[in-house]
Amino acid sequence: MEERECPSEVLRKLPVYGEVREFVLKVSRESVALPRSVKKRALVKYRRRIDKISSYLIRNLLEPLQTTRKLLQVGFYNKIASNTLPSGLPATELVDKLLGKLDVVRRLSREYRSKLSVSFDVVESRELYREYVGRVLSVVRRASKYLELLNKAIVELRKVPCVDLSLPVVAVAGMPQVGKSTLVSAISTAKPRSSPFPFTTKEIVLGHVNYKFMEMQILDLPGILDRPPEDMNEVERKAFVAVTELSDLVLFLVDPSEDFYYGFEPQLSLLKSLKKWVGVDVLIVVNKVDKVSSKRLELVSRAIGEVAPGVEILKISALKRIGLEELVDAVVKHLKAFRGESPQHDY
Ligand SMILES: Nc1nc2c(ncn2[C@@H]2O[C@H](COP(=O)(O)OP(=O)(O)OP(=O)(O)O)[C@@H](O)[C@H]2O)c(=O)[nH]1
Ligand SMILES: [Mg+2]
Repeated sequence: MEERECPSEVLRKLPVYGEVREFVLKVSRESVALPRSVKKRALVKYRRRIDKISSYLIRNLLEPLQTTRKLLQVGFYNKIASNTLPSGLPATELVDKLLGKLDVVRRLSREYRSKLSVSFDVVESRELYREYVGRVLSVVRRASKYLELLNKAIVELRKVPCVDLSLPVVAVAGMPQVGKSTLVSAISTAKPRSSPFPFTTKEIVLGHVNYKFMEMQILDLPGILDRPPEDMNEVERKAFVAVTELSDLVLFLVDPSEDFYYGFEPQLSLLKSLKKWVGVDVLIVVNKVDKVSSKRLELVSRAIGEVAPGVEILKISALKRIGLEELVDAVVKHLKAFRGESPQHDY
């Protein structure tokens, strides 16, 4: 498995029954030009058609399924894909099911090729070809329901950014509207849209940060509400999967404003849940310090301290670019500590 995987580059939607049928009918209608010298013309003609159909199915179904299977070895991609499927069905299992069902096509192609070579006449050759087409189409038709499910997952996977698995990943999480996109836009190469409306971010966005010889990836995520993962909607679940499967460090952004739409207590409750969900360090970042009094800031910090005792709390304004250098410094230190490198003797 390569270190950098781009679902949008390696995955494409798979043809379903209707498209396969259309291709097969087209091949069946097309005339096959053969030199005059060719003997057993019917046999050669039908064998060519079988080869054409067989290589179409291998190239467009079986090989892409193998590529998908390989990509799904990355737990993050498997979870993102599984999120789109009826509950309980892991995407890897769906692909295995399809590979099992569709691999029969290879055997059928071999079988009918050899049957054709010992056929007696034009009528028998044509019958064998028709039988082959019927059986192949029936295999694809029976797999169609699963192909459609997988296509839905592929559409979602193609929206996921290319992640370099050899570089650290920092996820920016929090409730909607706390300023995640504004922060990612201020410190990384990504420029996600921010707006005063909740759930502005619906997809995972990846940016790069190069700071003091440390190269890292930073993820802007959709907002998460404080509820169990099974009650989350598909958009929130993308954020949940990114923090639990992909992150080496999570920045939990808090909005301390008194007029914050979702309030302050739910943010504390989400922080508690997040600390249970993830196995990596969580840095707490109080954003929008430009908006609140120092008294309010103190109150908020104290309340956070009670939920996460001893954890460093960073205070920033993503919008006014206050405290951003200190924040990135803290992130670098945490990542180095996480990788077992000494934070002192380098940059
Ligand atoms: N005063 C102030 N406003 C901020 C700050 N950071 C973000 N905002 C504003 O807060 C609102 C939400 O910002 P976003 O960056 O879109 O928030 P988000 O967390 O990405 O929101 P979702 O994508 O909906 O989850 C926008 O109107 C921003 O301008 C800040 O440091 N200070
Ligand atoms: Mg956003």
